[in-house]
Amino acid sequence: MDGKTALLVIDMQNDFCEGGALAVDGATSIVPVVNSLIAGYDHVILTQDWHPAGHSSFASQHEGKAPFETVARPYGEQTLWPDHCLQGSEGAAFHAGLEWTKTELVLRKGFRAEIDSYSAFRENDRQTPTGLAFYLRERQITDLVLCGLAFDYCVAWSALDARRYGFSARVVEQATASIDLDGSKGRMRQAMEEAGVTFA
Ligand code: VGL
Ligand code: ZN
Repeated sequence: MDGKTALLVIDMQNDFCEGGALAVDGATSIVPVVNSLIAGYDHVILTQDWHPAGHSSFASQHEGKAPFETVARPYGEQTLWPDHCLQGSEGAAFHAGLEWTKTELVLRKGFRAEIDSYSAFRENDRQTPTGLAFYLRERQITDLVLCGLAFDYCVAWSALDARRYGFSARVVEQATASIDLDGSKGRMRQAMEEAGVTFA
């Protein structure tokens, strides 16, 4: 039986849009593009970055550290961010213009204080699963189309993991925006290409 396709919309939340705590350049302008993608797919899944106060990825938790610097964590190097996407906050809410009513699953991630989670599949320790891979398999979804924020972090890590778990992955670049920290945009695009991710 042929598998089904799902659209995975990554982290289209206020804090990543204009005026948000971790605003990504160009994020707000992709909202209509994402909406037209949502309209075109039978199965839509959203992710929602969802951090408790004092999350270990926040620079505010590390003395002498500023946002966008890195810190060594038990699971490896972690980039530090401004406090963002606090559980239940307006910053963690989806952008008001996002037409997400038809969404079948909202997958929250990053809710463990000690581990960040860029990928929709596995947290940054690369071991703790979110449950998404089994959810997709049980629903006979084999192909993923990805969009959202940020291209070079949560979209890229999700697309790379999608390939590792055996799903096809296609990123709709014009429905993404990048943080581009120290060349992360080009680096992650190349890593995706090498992993067999395709681009629309
Ligand atoms: C993201 C940094 C921190 C993302 C989430 O959605 O790309 N980036 N948390
Ligand atoms: Zn986050």
